[in-house]
Amino acid sequence: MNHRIVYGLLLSILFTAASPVRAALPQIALTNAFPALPLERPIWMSQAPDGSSRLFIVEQRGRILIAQKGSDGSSAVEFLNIVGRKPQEDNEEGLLSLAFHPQFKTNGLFYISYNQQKPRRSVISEFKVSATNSNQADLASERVLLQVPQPYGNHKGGQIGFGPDGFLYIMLGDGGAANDPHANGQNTATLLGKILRIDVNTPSTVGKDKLPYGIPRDNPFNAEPDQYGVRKEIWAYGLRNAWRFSWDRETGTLWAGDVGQDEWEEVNILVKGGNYGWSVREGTHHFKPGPEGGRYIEPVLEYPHRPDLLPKSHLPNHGIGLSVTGGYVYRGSKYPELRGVYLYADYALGTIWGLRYADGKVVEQCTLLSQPKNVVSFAEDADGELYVLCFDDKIFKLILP
Ligand SMILES: [Ca+2]
Repeated sequence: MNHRIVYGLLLSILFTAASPVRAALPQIALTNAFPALPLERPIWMSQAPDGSSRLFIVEQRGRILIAQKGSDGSSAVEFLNIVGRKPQEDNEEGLLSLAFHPQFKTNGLFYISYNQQKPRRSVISEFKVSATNSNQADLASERVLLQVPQPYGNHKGGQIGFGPDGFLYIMLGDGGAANDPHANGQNTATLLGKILRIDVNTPSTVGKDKLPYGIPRDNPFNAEPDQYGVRKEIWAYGLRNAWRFSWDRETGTLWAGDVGQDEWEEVNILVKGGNYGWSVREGTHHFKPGPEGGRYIEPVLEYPHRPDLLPKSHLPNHGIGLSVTGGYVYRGSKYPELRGVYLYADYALGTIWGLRYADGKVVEQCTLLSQPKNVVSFAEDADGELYVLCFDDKIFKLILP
């Protein structure tokens, strides 16, 4: 084989390997979902899994409102109010999310994640719906599951959610400040910088501690000897502040957006026992001293804070942003063109992107909408239709124009 043919083959292999990601996704639009409902920093929304068509809207300052799906919001009612407990002292603290027990329809149990002070901490609690009013939480029913000391006011994570396995997943950020000063991300003796997984139905004993929850038998660190102090609640680690995650309701894949520090935002697929690199890595890049090698799971994609970093990304046409907000894989029926697309956004710039992922890589990716509002969260209703929660105090339904 002569050199020219070898060179040509090499070029064709290189060209194939570097073939660009296709940008063939539909553009989207947003329409106000509840034009008659005044809101203040809506931060989370989910639909009760009981056939009642009720959407539960979490306000960061400490309220949960119920609005009927498809209504203009004018008949919304207050379901829970812990404003008096002052959950929000810092910008990233507050009442941060809500999760319904898989058997909510029959047992009325739900869970919230919120912050408290003196000492500063994250609280995960179980509550029950009032026995006499299904639109009212029974505050006296609180059963505290977990309290985690917090060193600083930012990176609280805060989302909780039941997985397809029936266990409760809890995201806690690295504790805050900057540069992960306590090296929590890689430390499996702390719950900070982790996704936890617990069994809310089964109190248990770990070492000398009586726990109001159980450790699922196949949690990745469940077999660690007690004396090492490894926290058996941990399901995945090395996360900075992956405060929005979701399961693809068709495949069970767990997606998350992990907020970066100064340079790189990332989208991850989370797996049991996975180490996502923080704070040795930010995206695919070295960040702080620590062991290197193949121990970290690379993000599905990363995007930078500055245009001059784009050539260093494996998706150089992605565009920039400052703080990723993880979304959902669209599995609704209204817009077949969007089916299977993972949507995510940049909180600060407002850009909403989509991607398709196949055979371990991003095969399509593009901007779905450029708009200026802060995107704090996406939401998914029981039909798989999506919403976008913005800090201009509105919730938008995602539509195709
Ligand atoms: Ca990472």
